[in-house]
Amino acid sequence: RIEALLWDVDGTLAETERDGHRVAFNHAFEALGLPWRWGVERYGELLAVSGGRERVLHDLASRSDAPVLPAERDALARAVHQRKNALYAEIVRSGVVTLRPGVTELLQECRSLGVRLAITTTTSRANVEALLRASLGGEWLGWFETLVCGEDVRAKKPDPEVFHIAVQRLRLSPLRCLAIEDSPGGVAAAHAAEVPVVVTRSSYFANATVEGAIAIGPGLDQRAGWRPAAPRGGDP
Ligand code: XBP
Ligand code: MG
Repeated sequence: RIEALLWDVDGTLAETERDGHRVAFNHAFEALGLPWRWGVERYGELLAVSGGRERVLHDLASRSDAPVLPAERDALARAVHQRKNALYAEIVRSGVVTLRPGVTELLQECRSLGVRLAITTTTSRANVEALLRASLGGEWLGWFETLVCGEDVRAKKPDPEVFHIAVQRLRLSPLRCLAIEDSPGGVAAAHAAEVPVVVTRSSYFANATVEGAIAIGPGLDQRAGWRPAAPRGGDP
């Protein structure tokens, strides 16, 4: 039996990227007097880099008008990321980003059946708090047994560390858990930690090749459209 569900946040709990993080990054660039903006498509490419600060650093490497010294680049990426997160929290509090259909229902069902819940994400705890407080109310923290976030790991997904920590904190075998993910990187992380994983397709990863999940499907509110996934190294 599955004892615990391990939830990814961005793309899985909510479609946070396009109208949340991306918009907040653009506001942060603007607030810091930087001429750069990320369009919807470009941001989709940048999502291959997990972690917001890492994403900015990656983008800076391709810009001729970015600082050349690594220390300056680092400081700039940090400043953008910090500002972005403050703006992201405001966006989320305004109610623009809501939980995906079926998410609240599944969380509630788990609670009533005694299935334990955990968060396993690359984003920061503050971002998770902002999102879940806005959508589930002040009691949300009591719904989850543990939150493993970006600041808790040395290496973000696709590194499996976030899942290693979660199963350790839950004192469960990975095989007693089920991860819910939307991105190839998240699936790779769960797979490497031997946590079975299902994929609920998000808008940015609607057609991405996913290997190593046990099932792939649309929203968690839908029964139809789920299929077993190809094994790792197999067909997409
Ligand atoms: C998705 C990510 C994050 C977000 C932005 O994380 O890669 O980097 O895009 O959040 P997950 P930060 O799907 O694991 O929740 O800026 O806080 O990194
Ligand atoms: Mg995700």
